[in-house]
Amino acid sequence: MTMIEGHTAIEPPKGVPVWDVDPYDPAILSDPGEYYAELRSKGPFAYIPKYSILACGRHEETKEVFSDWQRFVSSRGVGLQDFKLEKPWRPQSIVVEADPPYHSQNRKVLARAMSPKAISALKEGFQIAADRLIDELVARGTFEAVEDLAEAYPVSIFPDAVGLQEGNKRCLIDYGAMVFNGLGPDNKLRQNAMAMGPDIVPWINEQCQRSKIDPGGFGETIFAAADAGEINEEEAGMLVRSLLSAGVDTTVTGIGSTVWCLATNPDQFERLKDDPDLLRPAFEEVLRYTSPVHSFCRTADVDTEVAGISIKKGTKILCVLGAANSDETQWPDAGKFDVARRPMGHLAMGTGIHGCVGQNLARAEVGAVLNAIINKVDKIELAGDAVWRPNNAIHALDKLPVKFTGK
Ligand code: OVM
Repeated sequence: MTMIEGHTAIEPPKGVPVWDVDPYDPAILSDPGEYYAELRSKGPFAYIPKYSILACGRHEETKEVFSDWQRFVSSRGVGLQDFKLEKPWRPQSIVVEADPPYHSQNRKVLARAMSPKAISALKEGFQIAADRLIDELVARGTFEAVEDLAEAYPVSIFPDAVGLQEGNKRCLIDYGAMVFNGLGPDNKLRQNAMAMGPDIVPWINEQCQRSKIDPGGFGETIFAAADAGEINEEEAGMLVRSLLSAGVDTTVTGIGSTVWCLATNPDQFERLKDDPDLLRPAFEEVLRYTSPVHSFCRTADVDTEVAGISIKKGTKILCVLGAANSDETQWPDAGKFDVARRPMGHLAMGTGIHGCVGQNLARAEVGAVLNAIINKVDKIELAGDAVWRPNNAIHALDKLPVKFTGK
């Protein structure tokens, strides 16, 4: 089946340069720095003929498009496909691919399930698990940090936090790859991800049923909202699916990228060990510096204007969050990883009504790991080449051989 990528061919709006680039070229996805800089240099928008889309990468306009849900809707998909023209590969998410008012009621339930109070109750267990894992890795010395730390940690605590009876590591990780590669064009990355569907999707869908959810986790709160009549039973299952879609690949990436930042910036690791109050700001800087979700789309639902550029109703806009997060006009010396920067306003977790609803959970998970590292690890070194794994929406490591020297 061929896919309509981006949009019905629109004309490039007046004043917008045409840029013959493929943002989904694996070489760009693996090492996007130059592409980010070139996109910003083109102006507020560039027109990309290969997909008939506009792309934006300056902080100001990216933020404007990304957060104005009234003009730039999510219900037509946050990937290249326009759900008004084509059916999505799976039933559309009732949070990330929805607009108010429907979005609001669904998001409210997820926000309650992952409230600060709910996350606080998990912190002790998260820390115990992180301490144990980091002790083990220090004892091993050299290890593969993507598989043995970045993937191993969330998969060891997330299924329980949701209330899943079974935690199938491969299914959880591979479903993330499907969801995020699914946001791109019909390229090899998306095709390979979709080919995993028959092995993965039935398991995922099964875990979303009430009978598969144990009490004591986010899932219980979600189904309680169905009992209260706030949402229906099917919607409750869909919200559990959202947790499984967005809750694994993202935190895996956050942990891997944190270790990479510290391994490649030993002076910054020293500062962090000297001043543990920098733990939270350091993670925000990892988010800014690496942008785990590198881009998401919006669709103009009205004729409008941004930065003096006319945008026609129906235009897909690729919001390149990684480019916005490395915009020098917003962050002086943006190319430097600085644990004390406190990068307020980065877009790594979005902003506005669709801003990451699991961010308390993400910060608790990565915080527990970082805390264990600064308490137990004296030195972090690369033990081989870091390799990035191209993905249509995620900027993540594939391989990260690392050596931990204990304190
Ligand atoms: C979802 C979801 C939520 C956030 C991100 C995401 C596309 C999916 O609700 O399924 O990635």
